[in-house]
Amino acid sequence: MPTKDKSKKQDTVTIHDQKLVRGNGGELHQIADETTDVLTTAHGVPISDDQNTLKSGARGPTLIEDFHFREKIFHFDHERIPERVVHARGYGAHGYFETYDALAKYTRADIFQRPGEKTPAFVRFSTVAGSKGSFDLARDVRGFAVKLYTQEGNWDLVGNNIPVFFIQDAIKFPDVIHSVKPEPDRGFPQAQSAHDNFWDFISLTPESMHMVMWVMSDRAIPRSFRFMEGFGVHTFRLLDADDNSTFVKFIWKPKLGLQSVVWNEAVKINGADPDFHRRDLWDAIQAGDFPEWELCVQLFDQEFADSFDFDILDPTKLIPEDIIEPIPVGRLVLDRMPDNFFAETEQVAFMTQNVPPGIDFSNDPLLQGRNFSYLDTQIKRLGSTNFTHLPINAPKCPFHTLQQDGHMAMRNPVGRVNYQPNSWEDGPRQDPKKGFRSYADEVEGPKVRLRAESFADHYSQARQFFVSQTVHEQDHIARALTFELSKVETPVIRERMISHLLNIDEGLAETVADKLGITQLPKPADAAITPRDDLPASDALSIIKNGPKSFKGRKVGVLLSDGCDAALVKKLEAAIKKEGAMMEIIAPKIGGVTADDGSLIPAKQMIDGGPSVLYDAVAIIISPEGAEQLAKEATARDFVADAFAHCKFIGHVDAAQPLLDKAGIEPDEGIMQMASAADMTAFIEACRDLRLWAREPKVKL
Ligand code: HDD
Repeated sequence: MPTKDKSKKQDTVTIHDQKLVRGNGGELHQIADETTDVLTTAHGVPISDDQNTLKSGARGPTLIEDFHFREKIFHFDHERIPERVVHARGYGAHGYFETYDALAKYTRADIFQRPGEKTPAFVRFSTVAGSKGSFDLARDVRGFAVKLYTQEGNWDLVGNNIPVFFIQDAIKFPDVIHSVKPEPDRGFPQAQSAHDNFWDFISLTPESMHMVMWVMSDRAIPRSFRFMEGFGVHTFRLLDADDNSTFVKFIWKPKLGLQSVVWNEAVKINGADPDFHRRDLWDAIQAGDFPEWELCVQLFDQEFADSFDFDILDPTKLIPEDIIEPIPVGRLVLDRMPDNFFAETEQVAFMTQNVPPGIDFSNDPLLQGRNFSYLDTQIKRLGSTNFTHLPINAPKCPFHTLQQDGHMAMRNPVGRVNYQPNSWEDGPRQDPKKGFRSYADEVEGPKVRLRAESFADHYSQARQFFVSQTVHEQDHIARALTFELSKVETPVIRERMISHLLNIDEGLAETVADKLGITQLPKPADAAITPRDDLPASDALSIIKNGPKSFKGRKVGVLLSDGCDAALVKKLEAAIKKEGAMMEIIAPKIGGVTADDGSLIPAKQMIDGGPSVLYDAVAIIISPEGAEQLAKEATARDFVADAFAHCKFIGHVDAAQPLLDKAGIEPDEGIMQMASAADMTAFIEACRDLRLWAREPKVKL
């Protein structure tokens, strides 16, 4: 007999005769009146039977008169809204932004005025190409959209986990997106760029080369949303109280450091747990392990802009952190999951044009186009100009518009005043001092459709990115390009890509060509500007060089069997906990195992459901009998073999050796003995490196 969850007592208020419930974060949601235990229709009529339609006789036809059935099915039939045309698959969380020092010298933006002040935030992470139900670990850009509910209006910083973009002008957006989405005649492949249309477009679009290097790197297969950076991409402006402008680029830096998976792991994770990223965020927040990012700004003036090697309006270029150091100005903490996925994560509407006073746009042609596009898409998706009435989109500061009516208007004005100017004393007034002002940029020039010549160098920063990577990361880029182009069926497209790679790095072009069986190298692609090879390597561009300093927030998969050493399991648990990491137990049966001291240790996963790709490191604490049994099982052998192939640290008891042997493990310093508490500490300390990259040449990832 189900019991009522008394802990979930709802805090309700009544506004305009409407009952609203307060969510965990204080925001108000509409609800049915839950004071009644009786199931009702949407119009409040109590229902006597929700199991059977109204029929003429028990075996007779259903009667059209059954209004309850009609309403129920009608509503169900309309449950879906259009998914986002891009970034359809996403996952959101609430939190807050905490300002460090006042930035009044640069901006009048209210959010940056008072040190220590907290501003509510909602963040939605996403993949770009796949549909809403696609898998999490596609090779793809990740969206990193942040809505900051400031006291002077919502500020949406709608960024990605990559600091540059495929195209320089927004007019090309439908083309790049069409090319990566499933091909229109066949309707596949889903959530993948490894197909002819994408590489055809890319190989005909040299401006995309820098972005392509990022997308072929491990940045496009992050281990977790929690371990990736976010970038506002474009150059924006900060305006002080006198409207003086400073250019700015925004960067989110994860406190837990950067981490990605490897491609072979990604492919397997997608099968084992297609929700890997959303589950990771959910688990971390539910466990109270709140992820944090620092918001950093790169500030510069017109003089720097004029002297920089590239155009600061070109969204295919970044400003290396060695040239302008990012300054931390606050932190973002995600500490609460939405009460309802649809109401919040699905209905949240981000728009680049949502900026508060003190923040302004630059003339980046991609940003200008985005400012035009995002409003349209909200109307299409949410169906009404009143999408700002939804609690997730409404400002949390005082606001007062003279807009009225429209579909589903929920916030209806009271009183007589709905126009401006007016003679009545009530009603809002414009305020030149407090209100949003644009930077008074001098604009002139003929009306033309032209790409600025200062946007013409498409290869130099692509090369800089490549040479900034460790050898392991360079190898992954070569392998990713090979994999993607191996799925392209038209030889000329592959060759065209090699001709671009020759302008980026000859060695890379030769490796990929060789793996694709292209014996005769094509000529390098024509370049409007000779690619530079003098841009220095920048450590900030590598993931491995920016990994964590601890194993905090990571997860160890611990394989146990009956008869395992209970004391050792406890010691491992203590070492993991001390590091701030998580542990998940995997066993031959979901019921768990009976340890050597007779205690029952429950398991979270059965070996078939908990492959090692789901963990950052693995430990094997099994008995000799357990080892003998598990060595016969393919899933257990894969558990170990995959952890080895993915360069993970493996801690094990002596008794596990038969399983390790059967899995083909060759000893190295990442395969660690576990016999004492000191061994456990040594194991967890080794895990801080996340992977034993020195093993990679042996396993050939
Ligand atoms: Fe966009 C969604 C990020 C270029 C048009 N975009 C969308 C989202 C993110 C980005 C994170 C998902 C927001 C959410 O979670 O709801 N988009 C970017 C970045 C870009 C970019 C970082 C380049 C620097 N986008 C871009 C261009 C256009 C669009 C050039 C059109 C001219 N983007 C859209 C859109 C979407 C969108 C069609 C789909 C759903 C939505 O807006 O709300 O309007």
